[in-house]
Amino acid sequence: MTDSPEYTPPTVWSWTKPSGGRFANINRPIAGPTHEKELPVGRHPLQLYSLATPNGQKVTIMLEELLALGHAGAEYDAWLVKIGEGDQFGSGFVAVNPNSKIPALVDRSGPAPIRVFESGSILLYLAEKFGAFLPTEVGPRTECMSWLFWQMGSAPYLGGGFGHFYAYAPTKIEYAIDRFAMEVKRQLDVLDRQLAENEYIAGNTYTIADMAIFPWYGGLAKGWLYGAAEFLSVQEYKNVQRWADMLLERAAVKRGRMVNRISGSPSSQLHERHDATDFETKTQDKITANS
Ligand SMILES: N[C@@H](CCC(=O)N[C@@H](CS)C(=O)NCC(=O)O)C(=O)O
Repeated sequence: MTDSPEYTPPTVWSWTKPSGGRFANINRPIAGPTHEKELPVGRHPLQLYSLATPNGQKVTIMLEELLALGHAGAEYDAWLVKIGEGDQFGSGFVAVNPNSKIPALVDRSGPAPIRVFESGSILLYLAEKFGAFLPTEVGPRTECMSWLFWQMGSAPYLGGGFGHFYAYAPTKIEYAIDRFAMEVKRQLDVLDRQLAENEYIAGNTYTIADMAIFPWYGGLAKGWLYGAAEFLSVQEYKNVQRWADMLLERAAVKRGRMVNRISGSPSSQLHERHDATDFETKTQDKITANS
């Protein structure tokens, strides 16, 4: 291992300089809004404020799957939140998610709006509201929840740990990259062994556990994250590959991955979604002034 320059932490940490690396402009050690800005509200019962990161995609895939099943009550407006520009610190967004992170949802179908934040909580809320993609029997339901919570606990090691130090940190630190590459490969192996015995993550049915895990670990397997496919030898995880390819065949997954996307090929981007026909007729002039 190569030596890094020595750093002796002071007795009390203080915010004296930006942390460096990509996203340094939005990182800060305090919560709460930085500016006043109301959120737009569209015509559908569900209002989603998001971006097509892996955490954002979980929810748009779920909404598109619900609509594909025929749940008209899952119609939604998906508004773009540009986290690189600090939209998540606007007062309206913070009122919906005090943690200032996408995705955030407001359900306006009842007498009073209900806010939902944290992607796992949103998936569970929608699964319970529509009675879909979450088994009802206690055993399969618990297995699904275990994998949903596994994802919520594991992905920060992939994103905040591996992805950050491999792709975004201002310097390459061998110790940090080794530590998180090891953990991410272990996580891929956990999934690979589970998928060797099961068609889907939580057994033989497609659930919110698949929708939560796919954008992160399916994305990693397909080479979409951090330019790290070769480094992590993702092709070796054959069962993860099989499962990711199977999910990618689903029309709702394809649609869900497009919503609130602002990078990649223009044909893969639907900056905002306000109607099912937006997928067919999407053009720049359909994007509202809020985007
Ligand atoms: N545990 C949260 C994580 C959400 C999250 O980290 N969102 C990121 C984008 S993937 C974000 O909004 N970052 C903005 C920021 O950190 O200021 C969830 O699953 O909803």
